[in-house]
Amino acid sequence: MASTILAGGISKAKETMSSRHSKKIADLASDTKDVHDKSRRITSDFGVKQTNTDDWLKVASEDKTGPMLLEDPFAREKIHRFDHERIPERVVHARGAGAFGKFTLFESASDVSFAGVLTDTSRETPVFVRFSTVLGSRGSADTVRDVRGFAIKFYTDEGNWDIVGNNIPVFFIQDAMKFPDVIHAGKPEPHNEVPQAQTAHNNFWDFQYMHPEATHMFMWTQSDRAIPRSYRMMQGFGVNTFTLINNKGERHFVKFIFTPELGVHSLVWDEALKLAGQDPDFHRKDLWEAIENDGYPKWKFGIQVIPESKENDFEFDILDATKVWPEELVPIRYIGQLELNCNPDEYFAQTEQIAFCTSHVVPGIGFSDDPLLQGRNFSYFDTQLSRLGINWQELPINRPVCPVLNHNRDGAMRHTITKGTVNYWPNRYEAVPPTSVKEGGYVDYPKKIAGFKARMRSKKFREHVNQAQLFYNSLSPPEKAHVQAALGFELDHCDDPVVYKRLCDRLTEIDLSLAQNVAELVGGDVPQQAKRENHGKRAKGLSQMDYMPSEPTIATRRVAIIIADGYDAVAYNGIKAALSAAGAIPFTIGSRRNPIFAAGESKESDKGVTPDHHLEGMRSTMFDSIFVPGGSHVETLRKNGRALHWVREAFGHLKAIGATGEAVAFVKDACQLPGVQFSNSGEVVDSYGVVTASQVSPQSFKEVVKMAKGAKDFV
Ligand code: HDD
Repeated sequence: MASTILAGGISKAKETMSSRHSKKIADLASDTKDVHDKSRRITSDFGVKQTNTDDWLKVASEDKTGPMLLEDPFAREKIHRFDHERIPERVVHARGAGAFGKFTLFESASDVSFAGVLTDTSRETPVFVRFSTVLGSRGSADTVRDVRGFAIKFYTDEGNWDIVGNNIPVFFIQDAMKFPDVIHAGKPEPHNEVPQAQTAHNNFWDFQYMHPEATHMFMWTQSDRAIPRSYRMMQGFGVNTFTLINNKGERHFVKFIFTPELGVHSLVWDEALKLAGQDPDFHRKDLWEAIENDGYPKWKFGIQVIPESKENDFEFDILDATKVWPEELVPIRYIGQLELNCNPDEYFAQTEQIAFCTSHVVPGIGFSDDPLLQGRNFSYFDTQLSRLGINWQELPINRPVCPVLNHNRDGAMRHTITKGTVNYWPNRYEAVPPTSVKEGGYVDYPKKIAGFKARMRSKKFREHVNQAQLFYNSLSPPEKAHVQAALGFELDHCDDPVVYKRLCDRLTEIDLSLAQNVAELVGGDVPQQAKRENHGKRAKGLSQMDYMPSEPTIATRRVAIIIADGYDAVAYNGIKAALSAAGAIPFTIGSRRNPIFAAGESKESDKGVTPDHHLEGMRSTMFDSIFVPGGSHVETLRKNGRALHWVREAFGHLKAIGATGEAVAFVKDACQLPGVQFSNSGEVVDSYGVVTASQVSPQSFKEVVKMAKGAKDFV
């Protein structure tokens, strides 16, 4: 039986957590209590063992239930605690999921930085990574069209380092002062709090038009990047420009990039829409399940580096977060690996209470004058104050694994007890002095600055279209078609003509045919002339197709095998074994969840196969691929509308489908494939991602697996 998120998730997670070595996990042990420890008994928060937590103390007898007594400290404590369980959700990125893991280096970056985490190839730095959507509330769906957060806390030997990034390398705005505007415009509209977790509304697109600097970013959000198949299959970008300082005191500008080992993959929009209702936790469960099944997600870690002397050598400003550094100009140097290998023990204490700050950097890493980053450095600390209170850095998930001691004191919920008679520096005892640079103290790079105070941005910050064109030009034809369809969907949800007409007009600055097609679709004025010629340039690394794994893989993909009574056991067992051998996760989907019997088996004498799920309990959207073995069960499936819908919908979502024997005709009929030739002579045929074999053979299983590896959904 396939290992599912529901089967034994809790116990396996516990075992994983304690058995895997990590400095951070060891650090958390003293704060971790285990409800499955049979020796434990329920107590009040003040430690008194309780005999009853179900009945409020009252004046009562066998005959009569009288009034409740306010005296009961246990009942009051339970209700008080419940009343105050919620904390404010994150003002953005409220919906998320996270995991523990490790960061390792295979090449030292000592030529550009002296940071231990970037130079010591023998280190394993513990990390916690939190993925998120941006606009939705904590209870919103995972698969909405949105940017995904990709925030990493590195618990380094020199203190915590946070990269608070996204899965898209650029941002909507250049100056942090605009952040409340872009978020207000994207979040539900103020008068009726509609729509939830969507950008398909007037205010979002009004903002996009009013801010030409958002043009590049909105093209990314209309691409497949904004509907990832999984958190495990998307890139992560630090977005802002940081700096690195080396032992010689030289400074370089840097961007941080994470590229997934499994490749960059997306859902199709119709799937994403359906999943939002059918399985709102799709990404959260996917991450959990992959880790539980030991399919640890991994990313290559790369840096793009520009020496300080070359800061002004580019046509764009390298401190402008609405621009990428094209790889042709600044190659990515991959030097490390990020791996997630351990699910958290408790969502609230860990994933919810983790708090990131872009201002958390370690010696050897610094900031740049990127005006978005500088504002972020203020905002994150500030927001943690309202979410968690002033002592948020003492929470187990947030505290560093290296020593922390200073003269900061007090504040609500202080945990640390600091012994001694002084709490200031300098003091007569020289207690807790600052650290020298030699001892590893943080060095502020001595940069000379001269300028005028002014509320303005420099000239290069005013060009907004070149890279929007570059991005669009670099996409493959299907990706371009998806951008067009996405704009068509989003603008169709805007009912103010000013909004959708103006936006169509803006598109003429990117690509005339895109503008024409979208305008036609959404009711805009179809433009006849481009407002700006498309420069026709392309760059590598912008299309998802550039991130195909060197060997196609089906690893960790969910494959549904559909059966009813009378299925062909040879085909069923054969494909299951072939899929497992290739690292995929096969799920048996039966006409019911009680045992299903193969051809020749009977209820009386055989055990049958107990499916993981039944056809009504799941939907094809929750799987990457489906397979239908032959056998007389096909007659039952033919009469089952849901079974037909499974196959037809999977085909519509361009998924790999396999069938053998009698199921070949069933799949063909279900897909209603015009003009597609299916073989009846035993050989394997692949058409439109459908592989069928009229007879079962080892070759047919191999072909199904091969086809699934190469199918659209896997590219
Ligand atoms: Fe932000 C959260 C990413 C610009 C203010 N942001 C937050 C998270 C991510 C990002 C991934 C969730 C972290 C978590 O999982 O807890 N934000 C970005 C990126 C940006 C960006 C990649 C552009 C480069 N953000 C940005 C600006 C501001 C903020 C310009 C404010 C001036 N962001 C916040 C915040 C949040 C936040 C309000 C909400 C919750 C939190 O910080 O901890 O402070």
